[in-house]
Amino acid sequence: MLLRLLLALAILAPTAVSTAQGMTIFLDADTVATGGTLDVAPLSTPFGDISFVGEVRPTADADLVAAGSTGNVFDVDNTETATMLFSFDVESITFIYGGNDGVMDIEARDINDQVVDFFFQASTGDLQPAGPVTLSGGGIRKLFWHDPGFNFAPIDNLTIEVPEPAAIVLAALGLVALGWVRRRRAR
Ligand SMILES: [Ca+2]
Ligand SMILES: [Ca+2]
Ligand SMILES: [Ca+2]
Repeated sequence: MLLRLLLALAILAPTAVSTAQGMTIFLDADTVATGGTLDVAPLSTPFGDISFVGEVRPTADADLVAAGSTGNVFDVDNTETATMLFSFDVESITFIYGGNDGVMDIEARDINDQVVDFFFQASTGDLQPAGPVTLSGGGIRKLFWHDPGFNFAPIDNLTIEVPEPAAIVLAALGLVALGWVRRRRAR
């Protein structure tokens, strides 16, 4: 039975890999499923949990809206920092950002809290660029950003890419489950 399962996986694997490429999570803070309550409770995804220490609130920056932001954004809280944590490896995160008078100073960090990639913009005042920006590298587990003295440095419309290995494992687990269901039905 195990042999047959492995054979089935070997046959189906190329299909699973090609369909699994580019697996992403989208967070716009506008619904519960896209992170709208992330500041009060973690969000479960097929890959693991996402948690957020910061503030979910409506935007107050015209540049961010012009870049495509709607509804709520992920902002720094009254400590002037924000931290988004992933319980799984992330390959890249693309987002738009804004602010009124502060800076955009954001880092992607790995499981050891080492900076993998970062973005800095000295002013987020009126008519300043608002992205999109992509931070990428191996094993991103955290987004950390801050805006000293201003308490308003929001990001929105995050496209989070999950690396292929996690996606392949997930697809394989799905196939195992499918095989199990089929065997049960066949009885
Ligand atoms: Ca939004
Ligand atoms: Ca805030
Ligand atoms: Ca602005």
